[in-house]
Amino acid sequence: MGRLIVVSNRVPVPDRNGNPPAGGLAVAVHAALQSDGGIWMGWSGETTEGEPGPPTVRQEGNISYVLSDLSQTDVDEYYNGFANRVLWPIFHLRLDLAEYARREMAGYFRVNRLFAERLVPMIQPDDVIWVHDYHLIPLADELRKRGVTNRIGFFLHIPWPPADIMFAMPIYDTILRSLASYDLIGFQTDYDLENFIGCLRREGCGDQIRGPDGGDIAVGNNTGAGSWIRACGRDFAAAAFPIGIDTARFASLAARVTARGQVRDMRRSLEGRALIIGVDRLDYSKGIAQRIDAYERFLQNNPDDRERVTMLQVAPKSRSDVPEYRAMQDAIATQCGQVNGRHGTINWVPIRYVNRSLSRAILAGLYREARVGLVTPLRDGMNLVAKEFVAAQDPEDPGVLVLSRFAGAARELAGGAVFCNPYDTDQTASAIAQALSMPLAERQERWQRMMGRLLDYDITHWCRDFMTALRQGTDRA
Ligand code: GDG
Repeated sequence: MGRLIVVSNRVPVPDRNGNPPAGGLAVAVHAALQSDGGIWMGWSGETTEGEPGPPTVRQEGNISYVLSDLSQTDVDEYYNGFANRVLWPIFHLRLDLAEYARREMAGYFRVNRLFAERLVPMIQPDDVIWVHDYHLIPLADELRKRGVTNRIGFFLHIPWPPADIMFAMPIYDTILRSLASYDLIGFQTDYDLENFIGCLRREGCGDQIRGPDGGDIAVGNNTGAGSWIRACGRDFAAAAFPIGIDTARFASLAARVTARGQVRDMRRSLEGRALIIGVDRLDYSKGIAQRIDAYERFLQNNPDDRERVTMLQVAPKSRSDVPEYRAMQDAIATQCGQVNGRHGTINWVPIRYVNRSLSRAILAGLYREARVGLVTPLRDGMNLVAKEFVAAQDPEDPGVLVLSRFAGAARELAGGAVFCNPYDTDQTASAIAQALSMPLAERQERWQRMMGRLLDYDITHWCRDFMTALRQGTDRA
């Protein structure tokens, strides 16, 4: 079997002892790389004054980490520009936040070309290549132009938008057509897959598409089926592969960490109040402002519950070089301050706000302490926080997940989570009230349903499914 080559914007490089960083995806992909041998390539995170030099290579066991520096212009145009100011907002249905500077589009393609040029000399005939996420959509096309015929797969971690949104992007057709250079395209949900196929059909470039009810190939566990597509002169497969977490390991971490100092101190500081927790990168797609509004509405509608609850919002800074994110940082801090000013008392702070990253272990312990997990994105590819919250719960006394119906995770966690519409403040406030007053038996029943699914289809399973489908190829169709 050939080696695996993974390409992603950033590379989770192991520490000095060779341990990969915590986090399900890094652990699972490292395991796949270790077993088959391979390369993980991406941006080093460093910028150079002029043209970047050759990539640095670090060997760890069976894996070579190939890290490329980028020039400041590259980072501005590719990462802060086209990837995070055009693709991210548009794929999250925020046409209003997209910025369409041609210069940035050119930078996006330039960096994809650079990655392709660096990768080509390293590719061996039997290697399979797995490209991750929206930063690198044109990479397969660039590799094909350079004569690469290996199997290449792509996984999109974020949603794929409906055609009317997608087509508002000036060079949407180049982006759409470049995906035909892959052999397998993975989406988080069947809804994203449908949107993608809808774009091909509307664009008139889906020459032949066999969907799940027309002799499909069976890949992925959630939808059980993918589509075989002939478009832009190539045959490829596309399917939903809902990403999971390292469920069993995260559950045991949470159970272990409850006795630790910081988590114990936090529990004491609550003085018996029920904890409502939100954990998100500070990103407008996560619906943090709407969540705080809903929490305030809950306090207004349920005066008896004031001083009986505390909300903890953890929101580490993210993409601070992008103006929309900087503005949001100020806005959320102000909003928390206002709610605390309006409703707080000399003995009670309604919202605790932490605008920096906590350790993964502490996070696991905090999830377990919480009575309610508030996960309310306006749009999200999957949302791993929802899954981590469930995995961290005490089976005897589990908390309740309040989950936006616009998170990819909603598909798998139906029947367990209390759904909310984050745009509807009153409804989300009622969902919080419902979660807080839910009887133990119902909490246990809902939790078991969700946990069963998460144990069944965890990150290892996800990784194996994608790799099997990629290695098998479209010849099954
Ligand atoms: C993209 C897609 C998709 C958060 N705060 C801290 C911290 N985190 C960790 C969480 C979780 C991860 O970050 C966030 O994952 P999400 O899935 O919620 O969101 P994105 O970062 O937007 O990820 C998303 C995902 O890709 C995977 O395909 O689910 O839809 O947008 O693991 O725990 N970790 C630590 N400290 C923090 O303060 N250590």
